[in-house]
Amino acid sequence: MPRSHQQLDALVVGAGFAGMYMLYRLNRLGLATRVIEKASGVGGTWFWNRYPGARCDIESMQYSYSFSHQLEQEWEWSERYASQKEILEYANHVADRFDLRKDMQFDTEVTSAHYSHCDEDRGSWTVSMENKQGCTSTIRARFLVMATGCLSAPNTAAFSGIEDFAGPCYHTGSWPHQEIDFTGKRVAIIGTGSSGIQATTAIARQASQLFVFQRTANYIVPANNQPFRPGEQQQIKDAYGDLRSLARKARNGVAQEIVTDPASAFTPSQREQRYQQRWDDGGLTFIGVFSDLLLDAESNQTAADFIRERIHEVVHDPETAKMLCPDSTFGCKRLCVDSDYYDTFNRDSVTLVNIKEHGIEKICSRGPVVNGKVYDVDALVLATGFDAMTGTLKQIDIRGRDGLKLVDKWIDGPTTCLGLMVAGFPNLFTITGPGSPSVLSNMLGSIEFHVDWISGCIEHLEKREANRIEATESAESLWGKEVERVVDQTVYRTCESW
Ligand code: FAD
Ligand code: N01
Repeated sequence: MPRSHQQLDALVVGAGFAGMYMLYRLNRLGLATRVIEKASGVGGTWFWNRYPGARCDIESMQYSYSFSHQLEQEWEWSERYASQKEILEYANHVADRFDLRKDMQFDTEVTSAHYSHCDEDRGSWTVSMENKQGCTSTIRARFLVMATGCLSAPNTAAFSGIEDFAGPCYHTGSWPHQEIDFTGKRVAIIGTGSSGIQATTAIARQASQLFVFQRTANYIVPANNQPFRPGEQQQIKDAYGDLRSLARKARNGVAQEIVTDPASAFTPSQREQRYQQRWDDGGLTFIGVFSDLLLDAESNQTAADFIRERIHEVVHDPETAKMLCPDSTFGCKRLCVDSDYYDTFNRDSVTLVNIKEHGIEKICSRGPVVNGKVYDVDALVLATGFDAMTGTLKQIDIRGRDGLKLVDKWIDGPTTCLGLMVAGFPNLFTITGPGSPSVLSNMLGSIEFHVDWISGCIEHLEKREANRIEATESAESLWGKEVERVVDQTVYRTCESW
């Protein structure tokens, strides 16, 4: 196989929203940069997750870049929560508008990244990759930025016998590019996280029979999605700066009134009224209705009770309603946001199958088997999520100083400096890495924040003609005020001198 070697200032892995913005910033610093992406296009999450019903759960006016005022003003969203197709169009528009593709290499997977500091104490990363044709190549770069995504390694849950299934099997996180028509088909969907609930609602409109296999019930709040009314979007754009700064102040990066009162400060009927108002507004601001929902078990219970009551109100069959009621702590997992999920179970063609006790025993040629019962279906949909946060990074053979392997460093779980850097891995940055708010936040805001920090850090090094930066071990256990110091960038000074 032919091999080529190139020397760059920076290499970015991944062309999702993180990789695209990172490239934009590094280009502006004048650094020779290349983005390597295994998909055949930009968009990351929105390139891969093409399942029916896929859309964002943060309002599009906020789930969008804020770094360019012109971009904010010129792009028109058609709905409050855009569909996957529209978000992918937006990602493509950004790539074209800022001329990013010239520095991108698609259909190429990074397989390893090894650090060495041999020449004049200038550390560099040797990154190996393989393209679709099986050709391997190597690039050397001073800085390596992993924009590989927290949710980009699908969990294809190893169900025994799955290879025997006679029909097609799809995973939501690697959905085919052509439209799949489920009209008149009997379908099984396994998994009831955000992907599963969105796909369930959409597939139920087509399938003649849909079996939804649920292991854990989730808290789901309504989106209240709708097309923008004439003039409504412009009104938001006219005060875009205020909206963005409100979002930056909120705990989850979503603009909302910041409530400082705990649930206990209100009478039950006042609480009910406030919950109802946010429920009717729709979306993730529901979690911020009181200040202590994630801090006080009793307050948390009031939110959980409110949602369980709504489920019983909507779902006609009391047994199904009971199964759909979550019994976990409200808000520990990211809330799901959707339209009509609970109502979907009022269709005669939709059946909820509780697999909490017995699990999926196996998949046979006819379909899933649970507790000895075969569910006969024509198609299988795995909405079983991802090897989240660390999965994609661990798939790459990453070795830092003195050959330290990332998988060994993280053998007892990931440790990082705020999800941005890892001790022992100089000049390596992770965007929304483990330990940062990432998937519990509006991720576009979190991505922009990390990218700005990383490019600020690299700029700082360049100005001082310093070659290397590495998080110290102690920087991996920062807390409280220390975090603010890192954000203030004083950590650059600490790390520069090792
Ligand atoms: P990704 O978009 O995951 O991009 C990473 C890229 O890296 C991918 O294109 C991947 O192919 C590439 N890559 C990985 N490994 C390699 C390798 N070894 N070599 C080459 N390329 C590689 N977040 C929200 O805040 N709001 C939402 O509404 C929302 N909706 C979501 C809906 C779905 C269905 C999913 C799965 C996630 C959603 N998220 C949402 C989270 C979403 O992942 C982030 O918002 C965001 O898109 C992540 O961008 P990213 O660039 O960091 O990562
Ligand atoms: O994945 P998940 P997801 N047998 O991990 C079940 C974002 N997102 O793709 O909970 C049976 O949440 C598993 O059951 P359990 C968002 O950040 C956003 O849905 O482990 N079941 C669960 O029900 C989200 O958090 C949007 O008991 C098995 C499901 O599969 C993240 O992506 C849309 C199983 C997986 O749920 C991931 O969401 C989509 C097994 N062996 C995604 N293995 C929006 O913005 C797993 N499961 C709207």
